[in-house]
Amino acid sequence: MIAAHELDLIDRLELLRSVAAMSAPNPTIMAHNPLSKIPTLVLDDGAVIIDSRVILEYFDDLAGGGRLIPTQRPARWWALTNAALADGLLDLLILWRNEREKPRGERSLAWLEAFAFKAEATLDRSEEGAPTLEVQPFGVAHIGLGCALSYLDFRFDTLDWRARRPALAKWHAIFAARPSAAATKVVND
Ligand SMILES: N[C@@H](CCC(=O)N[C@@H](CS)C(=O)NCC(=O)O)C(=O)O
Repeated sequence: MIAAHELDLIDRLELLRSVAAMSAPNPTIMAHNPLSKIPTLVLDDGAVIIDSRVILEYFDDLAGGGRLIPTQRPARWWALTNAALADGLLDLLILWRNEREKPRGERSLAWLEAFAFKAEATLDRSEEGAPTLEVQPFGVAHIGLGCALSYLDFRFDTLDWRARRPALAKWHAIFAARPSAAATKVVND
């Protein structure tokens, strides 16, 4: 959604409110994406594009290419690797939340500890990389990281990820103020 705003494609999208939960496959989503995951993009001709990063690449292509995913090395590989790191963090946070929501006896303490350990390490790495974020042109890596940090605020507000990470906190405030991020901010339902 942030990419669609950044590339001025938002008016071409029709949004369908869909509930996606790992333990409750949604037949409406599954008609298009058997993994029952959002986001799922259905084109006018019925073709389906899945996964945030693939959808972002499709939008980037529609908008002429090279707008959110650099075409030249080394910027391209910096962007794709950092996008993968950010998406990995978000995937981990979703798994962590699913584990945390299980009844007490079913939760794996080892998994919960590993999720926390890896999330903290990824955030520390992102703090170290914050100066680079500011010099690289805004794109797929920034969107991924911004979304992962905003998700932390949404679902892990007690984690206090900003403590000890002033550069990342400052960068996220700038990200959150972008019109594309402000227009798509998730709010508690
Ligand atoms: N890497 C995927 C992750 C998508 C994803 O895990 N979406 C969650 C959002 S809550 C979902 O649909 N989960 C439902 C499920 O796994 O059944 C992407 O970025 O599109």
